[in-house]
Amino acid sequence: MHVREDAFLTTAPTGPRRRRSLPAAALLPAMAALLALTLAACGGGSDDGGSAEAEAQQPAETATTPSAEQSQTAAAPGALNATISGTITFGAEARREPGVLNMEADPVCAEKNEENPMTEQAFLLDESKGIANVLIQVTSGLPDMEFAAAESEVVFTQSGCIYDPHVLIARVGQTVKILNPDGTLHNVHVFGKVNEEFNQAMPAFQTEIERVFDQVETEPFAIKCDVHPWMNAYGVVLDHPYAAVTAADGSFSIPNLPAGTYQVEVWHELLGGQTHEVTVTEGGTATLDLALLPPG
Ligand SMILES: [Cu+2]
Repeated sequence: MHVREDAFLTTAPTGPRRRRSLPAAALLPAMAALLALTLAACGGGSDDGGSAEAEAQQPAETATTPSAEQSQTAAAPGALNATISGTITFGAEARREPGVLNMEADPVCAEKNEENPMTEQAFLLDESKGIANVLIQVTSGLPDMEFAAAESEVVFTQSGCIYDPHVLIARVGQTVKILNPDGTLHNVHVFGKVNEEFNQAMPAFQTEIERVFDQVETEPFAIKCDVHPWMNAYGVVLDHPYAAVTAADGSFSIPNLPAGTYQVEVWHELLGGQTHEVTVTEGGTATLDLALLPPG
C-alpha cells in the first residue's frame, strides 16, 4: 500500500487482467468441458466445509440439453449474466448475541452512542440467524477476461466510533476514502501482510484521507484503531469484482459472472473460512446457502 499523492482520482482504474497461464486458445474447450460437467452433475455443488450445510443448486433450465452451438455460446466468457447468491446463517441451535460496546473511555464516542448503544460487529444475527459481515469471494475459476472496472472509490468510515463497512472489499488501485466525521482522534492501523502495513492517526480536524492498495490480498487482514480498542474491521484487496459481504439478513449476491465452475470462499472472523465449488450456467443463478458452526 502506498499513500496517494496526487489529487482526487476522478477516473475509475481498470482492474488488471487476470493473470492465468492457460492460453486463450485453450479456453473455449475448457469452458465447454466445464459446461458438460455442469450438465452431467445436476445440483453439482460440493461441500468441503465439514459440518456446515452447503447447497449449490442448478437452475431448472439446465436440465435441458443445449445443442453444441449453444454450448459454444455458453462457454464464451463475454456473457456476464450468471449469479451466485445465497444466505449465510448461524448453524448452532442457540443464538449468540453480540455484546454492547463500552465506549466510556472516550466521552465523544460514548455520547454518540448514548441513545442507541453500538454492539459488536462480529456477530450480528437477524431473527432468522442470518449473519451479517460474512465475506464471500470467488477465489478461482474465472476465465481470462477483462473485468468490470472498479468504482472510482470505496468509502471506509469511522462513524460513531466504529468502522463502516466492517468488512472492506477494495480493488487493486482503487481509492479508499477514509473518513473521520466523529470529531475525535482515531487512527487507522491496517495490518496488511501482502500490502504494506500502515498506521496513520486521524485527529479530529482530519476528516478525510485517501489510500490505495497496490497488491492483491485475498486473505482478510485486520484494521484496528489503537485509540479505541473496540474498533476493528477486516479488509481484502481483489483484482476482480466477484465478491460480496452479507447484509443484515445474511444474504449476498455476486452478479455478472460468466458461466463456469468456481471456488467460492466463505469467511467469517469468528467462524472461520471454508471453500465451496459452485457451478453456474449462463443466465442462471446458483444458490449457496450455508449454516456456519462455531469452530470445534
Ligand atoms: Cu478510533
